[in-house]
Amino acid sequence: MRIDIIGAGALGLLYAGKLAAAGVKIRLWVRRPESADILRRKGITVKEQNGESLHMKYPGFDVQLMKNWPPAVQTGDWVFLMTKQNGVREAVECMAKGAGKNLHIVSMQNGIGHTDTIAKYLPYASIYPAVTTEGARRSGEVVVEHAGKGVTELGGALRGDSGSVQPFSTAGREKLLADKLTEAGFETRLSENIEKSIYRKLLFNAVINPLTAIWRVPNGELLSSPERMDMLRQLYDESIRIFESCGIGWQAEWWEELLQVCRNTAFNCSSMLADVMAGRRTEIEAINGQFIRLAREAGVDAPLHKAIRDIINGMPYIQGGNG
Ligand code: KPL
Repeated sequence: MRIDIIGAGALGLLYAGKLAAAGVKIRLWVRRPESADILRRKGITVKEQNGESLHMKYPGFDVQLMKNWPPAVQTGDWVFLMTKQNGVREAVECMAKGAGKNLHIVSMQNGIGHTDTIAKYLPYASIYPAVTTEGARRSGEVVVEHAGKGVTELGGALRGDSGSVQPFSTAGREKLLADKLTEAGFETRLSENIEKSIYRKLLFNAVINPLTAIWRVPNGELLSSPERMDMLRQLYDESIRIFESCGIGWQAEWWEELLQVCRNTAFNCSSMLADVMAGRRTEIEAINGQFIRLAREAGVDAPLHKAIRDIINGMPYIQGGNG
């Protein structure tokens, strides 16, 4: 199996390193020549929680610059789009320059809105929304810590060639991918209801990420005082009211599950806190910004999401930074 992975952030490196070690032909696509250089010189190191580590040397995997898309040799059986939300448009604009017809794109972004962007630029590609709870943290340019084993859910294919994003049949090729991912150490399930998982993750990200970024605390600290818990709950309740106004299904267990995510990842920095600390643009628009959009469409208010979005957007970031 050949997989093109776009984006060498924490998740991109984790998947590239472990899949290459499992014998998958990996081609990693990056934006910056310096990133390509260092990956060729140093390879990828994945550190597991049990102290084991894996080192994948170049050319055990290939590295290419995104501006050189499409690949000279055939495109992979799969394309994993692993950029942050903010990098999706640039990546798909680049991909739209090459033939987009036979692309099978797995997209793993936080938040919502990216499948519409992909479909807009690549209407004939098959898009597989995926949700992962794998924890990954970069501790060096090419070193990634597998900070928590999770589960990846892979949805059925969508296509945008009918004018809106619609389900599309791809004759079961997803099963082969799920098996390969599981073999490489990523427990993967095919999901009949990926939308629900996407909204659940959107909710968790909308509550946990901005609050950790504002208070500059790891996830577990959100549970450390009644005042913080109260804020968490208010933001959660506002989000649920918005889901209800839009007819988006939710489950009563989600509150307990959200608290459990904070406990399971107690010592981790959320991705938004990591972005703020590194001066990168955050994913606030794709997360809390989407709640504000949903609320507007349903004719209800979203005062907490709005206040939180304004605070995060007021934090300085480096224009054109590495994200
Ligand atoms: O997905 C996350 C992130 O940091 O982006 C979790 C771990 C759920 C925290 O919101």
